[in-house]
Amino acid sequence: MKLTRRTTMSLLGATAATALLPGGARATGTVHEVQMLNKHPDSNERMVFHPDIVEAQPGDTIRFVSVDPAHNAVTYDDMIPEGAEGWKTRINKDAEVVVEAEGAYGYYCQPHKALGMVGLILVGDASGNYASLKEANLRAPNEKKRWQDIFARADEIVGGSA
Ligand SMILES: [Cu+2]
Repeated sequence: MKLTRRTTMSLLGATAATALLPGGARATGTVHEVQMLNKHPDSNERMVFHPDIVEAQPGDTIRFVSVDPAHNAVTYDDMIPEGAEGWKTRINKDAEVVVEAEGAYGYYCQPHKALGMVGLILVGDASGNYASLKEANLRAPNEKKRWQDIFARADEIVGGSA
C-alpha cells in the first residue's frame, strides 16, 4: 500500500533528479514539484498549491513553481516538526527547499492564506508531530475549511505509514 501510493505520487509530481542548491551542494533525494496556481487544474478551487499534499523522504527537495503570479510558500510556526527549520519563499519566484527532519510541515501562501491557499508536506514517518498540526491556531474560515479537507486525506496516509 505504502509503495503503491509512493509510486503514484512519483508519477504525478515528482521527478527523480538531483537538485543544485545554493552554495553548490547537491541534494541526492527526489525533487517534488508543487505548482502555485490561481485555479486548480481539475476543479473550480481558486488559489491552490498543487498538489496540496506531498509525501517526501528526508533529504528530498520541494520545488515551488511560480506558475501564476503573486504566490509564495511560508511554513506556519506551529506546524513544523520540533527543531526543524521552516522556510519563506519570495513572492513570484520559483524556490527549492530541502526537507531534512522527519515529520509534517504545514505551509501557506502569504497573500492568499485567508482564502485557504495552504499545503502539507509529509516527510518520512510524519506521525511524530502530525496530530499537533490539528491544534494549530487558524483564523480564517476558508483556511480552516481547506485544512479540514487536507487532514481528511492525510489521515489515511499518516495512519497507513504508522
Ligand atoms: Cu497565493
